[in-house]
Amino acid sequence: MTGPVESALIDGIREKGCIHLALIDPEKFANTLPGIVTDLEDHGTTAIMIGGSTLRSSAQLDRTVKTIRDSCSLPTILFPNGPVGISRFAHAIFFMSLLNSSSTRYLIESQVIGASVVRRFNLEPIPVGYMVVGQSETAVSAVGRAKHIPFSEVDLATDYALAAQYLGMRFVYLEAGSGAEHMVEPRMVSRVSERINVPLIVGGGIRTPSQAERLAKAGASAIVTGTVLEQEGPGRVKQILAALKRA
Ligand code: 1GP
Repeated sequence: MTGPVESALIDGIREKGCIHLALIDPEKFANTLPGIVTDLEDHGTTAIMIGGSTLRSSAQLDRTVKTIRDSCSLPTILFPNGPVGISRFAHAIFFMSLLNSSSTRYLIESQVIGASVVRRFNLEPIPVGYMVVGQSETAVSAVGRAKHIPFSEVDLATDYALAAQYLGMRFVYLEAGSGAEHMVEPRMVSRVSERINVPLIVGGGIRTPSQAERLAKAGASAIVTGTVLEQEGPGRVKQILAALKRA
């Protein structure tokens, strides 16, 4: 069943073509957070994702989610690295399986541990097939023990994405890794988005408006930026949002 946050994402994609999701890593943002999320809302970001591959403190996560909710009215979506990434204060959670992980922990075990917590906290689960692509080693590929899918392996990525859709996952997420040197190649985005009927989220290494525009034109339904927000602030995201509008 589609919940209100998922509906807001789908409506946003229908209306705008490609939406922007801002990723806040609780370990990297501190006192500037209220101003940042207020600006993001003004600029037209659709939702805030909260999480990070190395998150260890659920108390820190709770504080971050509460601060975001006190400062803006955007939907908050958890982007968990495991059961520690679940907070009762968020609206929803990307309930993901890291499809190309070689570890059953990231494929299903963490989800089994987290499922009853999601239910108890009354979080809206949004099923996502998550895959890490690209050549470079990043925190997520190392932590998640991802099997290599180079950007040249477009057919392999497409097969994973189709499998995710056929398993009932309602979004596919192509991840190059936070801070990646190279974002997902538009060629891969274009082929995958052509073949699947569910929205395609793309993230990792997106820093400039022109990169965002190329991904949107290639068929991304949502782009995620985290590092650029940390390093350059919401002003840069405003430019990225303008580029998405152009695309
Ligand atoms: C990481 O896709 C996100 O999970 C965002 O990546 O930090 O490189 O923007 P960046």
